[in-house]
Amino acid sequence: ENILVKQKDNVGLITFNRPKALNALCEALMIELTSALDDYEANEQIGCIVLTGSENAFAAGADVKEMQPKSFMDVYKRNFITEGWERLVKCRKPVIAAVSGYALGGGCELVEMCDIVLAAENAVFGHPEIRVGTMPGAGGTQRLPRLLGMAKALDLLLTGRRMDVREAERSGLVSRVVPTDLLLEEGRKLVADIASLPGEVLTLIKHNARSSANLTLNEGLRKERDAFHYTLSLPDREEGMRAFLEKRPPRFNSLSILKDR
Ligand code: DAK
Repeated sequence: ENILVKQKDNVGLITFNRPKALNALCEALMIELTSALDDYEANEQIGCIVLTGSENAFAAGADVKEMQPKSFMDVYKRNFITEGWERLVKCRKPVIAAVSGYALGGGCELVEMCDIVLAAENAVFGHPEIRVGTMPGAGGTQRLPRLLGMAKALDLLLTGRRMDVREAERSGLVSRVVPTDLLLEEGRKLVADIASLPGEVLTLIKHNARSSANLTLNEGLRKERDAFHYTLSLPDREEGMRAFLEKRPPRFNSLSILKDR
């Protein structure tokens, strides 16, 4: 009811679909998002997942109308809106955010959890929670300083001001900026490319890069080297290198899945 899901070849698309509320992230939407991610993760034909919204809003935050009447005990006893919010960071497949319009509060936190952030020129980011008397609850005070540095993160978190796409790109939140009318087309090209690459290796790269935040350099380097050694046992690695030497495009397993369909 609150999201649209669509599989296109080996890409899983999830579109937030509450246009009248600027895709505010109500509890029902987060439950649907969790189940869509579960399905795409379990689906072996899917190599890459895309999260997007509408042209004027990726998501304007958690649903303030839903939260407003709640008391501390209401949210504490039920662990309100917590479980669904953790699902995205557990994805093993690459998750790409394609952001147009507002990505505020919880919407910005979802962006902070994604692996690549493609943003339209009209995208706007920010953490306005302080302006409705609350604070981030899905990682904004933890991930944003790591992504942007403390100076920029606290500037945003303590003022609730909005940041345009150029500032977001300069600050390290956004990977690439594209013209607003080309967002979906550019997004499609990007994810089709990623989803055609060896899925097991994508997961290894993502996992190694993500775990670097919690490891010392030496621990991380050792883990990376073990993972690299492991790739030499993979048929897709053998095919990739053979294809390079034979001067032809590789035929990875992920592509042969497509061919069989
Ligand atoms: N919640 C509910 N409805 C929202 C909404 C939101 N966050 N944002 C917009 N809407 C609704 C508006 O109420 C309005 O509905 P009607 O009045 O037509 O029924 C409709 O969307 C259009 O909005 P506006 O009329 O305000 O549109 P404008 O273009 O004038 O302004 C805006 C757009 C995005 C600047 C403005 O709507 C705005 O400031 N929205 C609120 C942004 C905000 O404060 N977001 C932070 C919410 S707090 C946690 C996980 C996450 C969180 C917390 C805990 N856990 C895991 C524990 C996150 C918290 C938050 O995000």
